[in-house]
Amino acid sequence: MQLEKYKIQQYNDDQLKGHERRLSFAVSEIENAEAIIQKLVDFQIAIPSWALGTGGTRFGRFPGGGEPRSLEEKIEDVGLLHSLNQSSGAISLHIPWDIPKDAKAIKALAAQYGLKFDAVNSNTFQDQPDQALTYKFGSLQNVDKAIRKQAIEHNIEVIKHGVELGSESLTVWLSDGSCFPGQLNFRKAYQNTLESLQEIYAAMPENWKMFLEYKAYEPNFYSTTVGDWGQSYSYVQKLGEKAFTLVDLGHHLPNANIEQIVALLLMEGKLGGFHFNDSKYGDDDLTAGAMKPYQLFLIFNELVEGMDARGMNHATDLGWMIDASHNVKDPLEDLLQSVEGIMMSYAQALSVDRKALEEAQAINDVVRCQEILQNAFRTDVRALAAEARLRAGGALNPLGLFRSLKVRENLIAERGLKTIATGL
Ligand SMILES: [Mn+2]
Repeated sequence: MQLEKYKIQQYNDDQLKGHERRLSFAVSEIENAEAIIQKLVDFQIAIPSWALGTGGTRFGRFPGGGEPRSLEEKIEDVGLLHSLNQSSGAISLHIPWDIPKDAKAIKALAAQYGLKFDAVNSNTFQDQPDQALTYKFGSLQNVDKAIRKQAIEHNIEVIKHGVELGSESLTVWLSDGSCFPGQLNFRKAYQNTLESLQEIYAAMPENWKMFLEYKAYEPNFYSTTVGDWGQSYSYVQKLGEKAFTLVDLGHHLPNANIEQIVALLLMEGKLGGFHFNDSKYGDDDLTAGAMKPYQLFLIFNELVEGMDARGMNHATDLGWMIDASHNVKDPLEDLLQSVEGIMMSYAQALSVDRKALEEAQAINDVVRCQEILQNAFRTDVRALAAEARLRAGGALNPLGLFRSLKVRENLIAERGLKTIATGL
């Protein structure tokens, strides 16, 4: 489904008066409103190819209809999101779920929608039908050299697909670990994983980055070989300057101070990118900002402060991706909500009075420090995000337009009710 520009315009025209009223109030309240709007225009968040369909729970899957049946239709869906919010200008592919048959044509199609290819993701956490050896007991860590070799070759294959599409980074997430004490020699598992990663690293083009994601537990329940940021950091330190840690918000133990992790990784020059999502109990893969918006704001507060301290470009120097799964909501509506949640936290973090905060920190005025952050968090920045979308050619209210144009109904009419997207 193509979204005609005039429909967005028409919709915006109807909403303009209310928007202008809200914007003028926001601008009068927020000192650097104009600079924030410009930063929001530039900020793009990659949509993962596996989040365009409904995900499964451990017990079942309930497709909502009109899901993309091919990589082409996934790109079309991300194009749709991007035309609505102008902030989803990239797609992150999962191999082998989304192997491009004709890379040139896929690249051209994406360009037509104004989309780039963000990090490509390898998959050694499940066995594919045509695969010779099993990953049941791990991939890059495996005690069997032949299995490690198979996993390494898969990653190199993923890099090749990425190169053809113009991607410039590889995300490696390993489910490797153990379920019972004694199952694994931790040191040997680490060594095997490091050597395997070194081979993959050596196969990356000069301008590429490797993102090494960590996760505390699941699917393994006793140990995970890249289990936390310290372990990921230890690997990427040894791998070299093109290797970075990737933070997935759902991959920590309960109550972990993620903002502090982010601040220190950034300080060490080893923060590579993000997988945004939210959670209540574990790796719930819920909509970004749906559960703990203050935490998301505090994370962005460290990101903005840390990136500015290092003179980094907010929009391009880190990989910004969503990693989510949708069991009860329309995936496209959910992704619109996630992008909006991320934009809110980013905008609020940009509005923090840095100078005042620094002064308050220097004299240990704890109350003032807390007030400065809470004041930013409690600031309504919705009109700034809407204005950024308006200037970029998107919709003032993407979700509202999605519903009023009956996008899902149209997709079901085009693709059918019983379509199932590849993914988990
Ligand atoms: Mn992830």
